[in-house]
Amino acid sequence: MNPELASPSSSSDRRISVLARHLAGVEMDSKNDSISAFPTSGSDNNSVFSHVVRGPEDPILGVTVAYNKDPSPVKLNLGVGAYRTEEGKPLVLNVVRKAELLLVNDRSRVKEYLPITGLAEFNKLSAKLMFGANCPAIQENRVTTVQCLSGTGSLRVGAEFLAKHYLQRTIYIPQPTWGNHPKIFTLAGLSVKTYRYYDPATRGLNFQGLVEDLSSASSGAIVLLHACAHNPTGVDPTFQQWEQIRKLMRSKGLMPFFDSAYQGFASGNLDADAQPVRMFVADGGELLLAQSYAKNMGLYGERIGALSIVCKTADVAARVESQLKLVIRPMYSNPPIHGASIVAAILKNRDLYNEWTIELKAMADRIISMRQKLFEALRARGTPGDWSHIVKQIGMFTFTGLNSKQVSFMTKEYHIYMTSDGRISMAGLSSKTVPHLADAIHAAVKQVV
Ligand code: PLA
Repeated sequence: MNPELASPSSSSDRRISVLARHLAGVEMDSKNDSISAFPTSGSDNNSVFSHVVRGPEDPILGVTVAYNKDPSPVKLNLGVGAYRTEEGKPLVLNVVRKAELLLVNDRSRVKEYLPITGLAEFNKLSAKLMFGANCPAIQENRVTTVQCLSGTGSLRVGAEFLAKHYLQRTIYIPQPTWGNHPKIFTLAGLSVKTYRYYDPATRGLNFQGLVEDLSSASSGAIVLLHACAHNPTGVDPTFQQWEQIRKLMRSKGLMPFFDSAYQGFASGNLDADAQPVRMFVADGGELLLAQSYAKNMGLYGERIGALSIVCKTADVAARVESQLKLVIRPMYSNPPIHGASIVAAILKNRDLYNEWTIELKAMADRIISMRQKLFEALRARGTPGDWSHIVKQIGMFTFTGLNSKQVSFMTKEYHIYMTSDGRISMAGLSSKTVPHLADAIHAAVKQVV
């Protein structure tokens, strides 16, 4: 065993150590566990947790915590990727309200446990949404789909399955990527490496770096790919580049693990945004896919998503599913029913589905119009620098290129909250708040180096 794992120094080391022992089938020796030396009775004031140090806030969700504490009336939260209306309010889609009414009025509905794998109808419809109605892999029953706790839960279940059953424990993630990726994969027992993705000089894709790094990855390694609307950069490969990535990965036997948190948010079209994933399914090879309905149906707090594993045969898919159940059962037993029922009600009804696509397109279009407005506002102020990346980048976020000092300045002086890497959630912006943001960026660029 890795000596670091034998004497864990931080909480994450400790969890990895527990997991490593679990995977190795070794029982924890409670006598060696220092915590058990302290009394738990109420008779003295020594807490068995007195050694616990305060953990840091999450780099993304912690921005909202700081925002909530700020009493300023002009404060603006552009941290977490959560859609807001022009009035700055959270949006519940009309189609979601309709689906919920249908569910509430259906007296035959009960609150029994779902199966470990979730709502079967939801799983089928989710696979179809991403892979397409006529996908041969679905028709041949080569896809197993399990309902999970949104995108995060789907990534975690997929990663734990891979750590237990896949020939390689190394996963390559793009540099940069969503901040939770390395933590999810490490705690699941995978070893995380990065591949070059973003070029700060061009504010575009470092395609050559990406190709070089995937070419030198060890054969069979897992590669995390953002299906569309890459977070945080807003930079996606072109279809031609996707095709090159696909060929390279298949030739080296690399395992694609797609993270699809923004289907429909990139182009406003669900099928267009699914194209990269469909290219990989069409070649007959295997892959994993984590899907989230948080953003595209606005179901953030319902925690609804799915993990699909596309296999070579129906027989393998069935056995893979049986092992996914063994991952899920001790983790949370089975998933919640409400979000899955909403999604299924929308996806299976042609009218509701069409209504959803219209509302989704409206959200994507509003974000695109915010890009244009912010770009024009900076141009009008003569803000130094080339800000064309604001209109070129795709999806929920603009990766501004502002440094952490400039971000702190904007928070302190303008009450604008965003992640310290300079990422702005364009979905949190409105016509009314664009001038305030543009003023803040202008001042930050002029006054802070
Ligand atoms: N994958 C990517 C690439 C994401 O950006 C996010 C969410 C998820 C997965 C997970 O979403 P889910 O579990 O809610 O389905 N990223 C957000 C929120 C929007 C967050 O950090 O949790 C973000 O602000 O980056």
